Amino acid sequence: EQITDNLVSFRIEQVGKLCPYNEDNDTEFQLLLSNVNNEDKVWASNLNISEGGEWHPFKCSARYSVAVVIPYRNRANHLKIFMYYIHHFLQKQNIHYKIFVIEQDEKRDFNRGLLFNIGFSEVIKEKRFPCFIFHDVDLLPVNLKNIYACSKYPRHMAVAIEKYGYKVPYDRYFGGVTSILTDQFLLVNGFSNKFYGWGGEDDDFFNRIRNSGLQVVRFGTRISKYNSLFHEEGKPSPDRYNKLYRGHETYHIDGLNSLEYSIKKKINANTHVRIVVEI
Ligand code: BGN
Repeated sequence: EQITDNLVSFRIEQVGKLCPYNEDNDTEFQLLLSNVNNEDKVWASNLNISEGGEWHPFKCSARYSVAVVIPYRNRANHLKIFMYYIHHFLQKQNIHYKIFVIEQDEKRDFNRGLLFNIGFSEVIKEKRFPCFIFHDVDLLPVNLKNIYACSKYPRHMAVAIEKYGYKVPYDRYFGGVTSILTDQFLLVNGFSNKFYGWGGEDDDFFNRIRNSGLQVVRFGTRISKYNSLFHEEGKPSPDRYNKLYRGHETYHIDGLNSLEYSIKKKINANTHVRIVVEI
């Protein structure tokens, strides 16, 4: 696989030498998690992360710039492990990145797609990132060659997940972690806002991408490998089938252009921006 051919690079302002491609870095990333409970203020400042969870390489100019958006509720321990792990991982890739955690209040069932839409809208208000990665908090990338950047087409990144036996659960699976260019996300009108509870929103996202005339791509399973943090699965939502089947009729009017939410808090934490929303 010649991965770099397919990636879209974004040099915003180039100062000095471009960072090298990590083509030879086809290794399983090893990180001791013994320091995960240290104060994040301390390890984040050792890693030179700016307030709000942003970082760029200092010795070279990043080829890629990406916003990572994480939907979240009530998983403090996972979030702690994820942050510690992902900052170390991404810095090895020499990319420019910033991490946004979108936290849903307790009123309704969890709505992963809606939280991604909110994250996207809040991020582009702040800065026009060219590329987005939509990321579950319980997934840890294993291979450094799994570059956190956008391909020409939306990419399904979490292909081989530990909890599914490191195999893709079904061919059209598009869950876990995906990357997409900002303009493509606008084109497909984001995710559906209607999938409350577990299941279907990722399949609907796949459908809107295909219905908009875009391909989806994957890297191989060895590269697209993820370990997973354990939790009980959510209760599948009974009306997810109906919503999924109607998706092709409604995706133009259900998504980024029909978003409704209010922000309760927006905090620059040491390792990410934390946005608490009411929906
Ligand atoms: C599928 C779910 C996905 C989920 C995967 C993997 C649905 C829609 C009805 C067919 N899809 O079955 O949302 O990511 O399992 O667990 O439930």
